[in-house]
Amino acid sequence: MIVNTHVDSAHVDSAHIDKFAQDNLPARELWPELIFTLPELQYPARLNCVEELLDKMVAAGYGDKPVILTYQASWSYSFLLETVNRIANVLIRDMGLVPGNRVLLRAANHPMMAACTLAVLKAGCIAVPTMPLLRAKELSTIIDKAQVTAALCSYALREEMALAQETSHVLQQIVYFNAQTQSARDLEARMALQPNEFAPVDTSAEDVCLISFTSGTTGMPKGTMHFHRDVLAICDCFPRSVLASASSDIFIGTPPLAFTFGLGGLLLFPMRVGATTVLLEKLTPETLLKAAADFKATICFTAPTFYRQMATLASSFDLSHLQKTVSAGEALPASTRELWKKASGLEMIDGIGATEMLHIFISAAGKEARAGATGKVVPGYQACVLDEQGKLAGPGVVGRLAVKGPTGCRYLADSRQANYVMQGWNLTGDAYEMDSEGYFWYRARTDDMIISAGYNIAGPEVEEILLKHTAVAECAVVGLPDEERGQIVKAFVVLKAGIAPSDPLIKELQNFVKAGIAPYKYPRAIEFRSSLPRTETGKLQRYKLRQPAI
Ligand code: 3UK
Repeated sequence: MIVNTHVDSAHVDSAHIDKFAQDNLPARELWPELIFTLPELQYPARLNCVEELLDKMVAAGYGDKPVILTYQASWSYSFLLETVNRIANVLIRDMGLVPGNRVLLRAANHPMMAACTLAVLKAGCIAVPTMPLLRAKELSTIIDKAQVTAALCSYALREEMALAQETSHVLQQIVYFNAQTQSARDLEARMALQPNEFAPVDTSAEDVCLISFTSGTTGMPKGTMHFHRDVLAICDCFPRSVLASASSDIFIGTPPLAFTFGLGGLLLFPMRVGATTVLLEKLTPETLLKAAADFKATICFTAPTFYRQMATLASSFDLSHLQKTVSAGEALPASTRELWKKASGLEMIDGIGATEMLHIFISAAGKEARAGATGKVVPGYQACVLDEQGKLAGPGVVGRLAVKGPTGCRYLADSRQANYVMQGWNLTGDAYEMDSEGYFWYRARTDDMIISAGYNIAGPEVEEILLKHTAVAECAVVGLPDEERGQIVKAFVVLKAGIAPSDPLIKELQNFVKAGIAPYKYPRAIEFRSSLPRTETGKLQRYKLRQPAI
């Protein structure tokens, strides 16, 4: 039996439950307002989300249907259920965990990563998924913050995991899976000794089941805490109304299961409707297109830059089965929407989501989509734009995006809760404009607005124009400090293959911007780069571009 030394025993009212998460939720008055007006969002007070997503789907007759496909394997709903049950037994009966314990998860997208995540939730423990590229130092921060006592980790990622354990006083057990050699297959060996049945732990709808860390461009990452109910709520909002997915769908895409965009899009959403998901590691634009054709995928989830690159390659692949493509993580430039539509015939479904909100809350599909706009608020959520004083901004006024719905921000022991939640609204940190028809138009991250000689300039607007130039493959626009103007607009440009950087090209790009938007927004500085710095989730790291070159 593991003794959790970090929970004050006075706070534990039952010897068998670890109340760390509950004790570290923000005070109730700091939570956002939660809304459950839709009939499909009426959940019972006791709820284990994996029982709903897996046990009940098997009971409903989906047992023999494939739930997860890879190039090597096809897992049916029944096989996934048995695998999840064995892992849940390992967690409780072999590793001695109790409900409420945090379990770190670490692997690329793979059926075993999916099974481990579901098993942790089914056992009443709390999943703490981590991005595959994280180093020991970053893992240690997460382990300390979430007081993680156990980890399930793919053997391929063992080095940084083991390094993190060396310096940790908290992490007591690591069990590895997916090793190449039989002797190193620790989790699999333990699973073989366990029964394939496991009764879902009776959890409350408001028990924390997931602590997802924000990628955190700078400083300490924030742990966002989500309940069993939240996991179902995201399945019953965007996928139901906007995506309109069905059991016949085959999902595919790139976001890691450790990122809530991937967890929802590539695991929870397909399972909620009895559909199938394709889980593949290390995809490139080319291999994603090939896999979409090979598996006859109908729904694809990835980031805008991936679609942009796929657009130029799409004609060599049979994408006739593809029906819906979802873009999230960053703003979708209108030009990328257009390129993708020309290449695939599909109208992109743009959607803004956030780790704090768990998944997408503004989006639009099909004829509802508008080039340049993210979309309208997803049924189940409310959204508006607030001005500097926190009052409703009228149509056409840029302000702070505010949203509320069945899910919302609850940081793990973090004073930044008060920055994200104000007067019941979640403030995502994005500058948006809403028009009179209720469409939301992304402008910039609020802290990425460039202020030059008194003008407010949104970097993405300048990027949008540059992307229309035939020489430009990718670009990023940031504000650089300038004595005279406060900031100047600087563009970092990746040229298309075969195009050489030159001074005349700089002039041409500057004139091209001046001809397309208000001339004061043109980039006074342009630097050519062979690539742009991005996070593992495909987001541009603007702060890296603002740092002076060394
Ligand atoms: C930005 C977008 C414009 C925006 C996410 C879908 O990206 C996700 O979560 P993160 O916590 O980042 C949140 C921030 O990313 N963003 C995301 N999508 C869009 N900006 N248009 C978009 N379509 O700044 C937001 O505040 O990493 C996305 C589902 C789950 C997620 N966690």
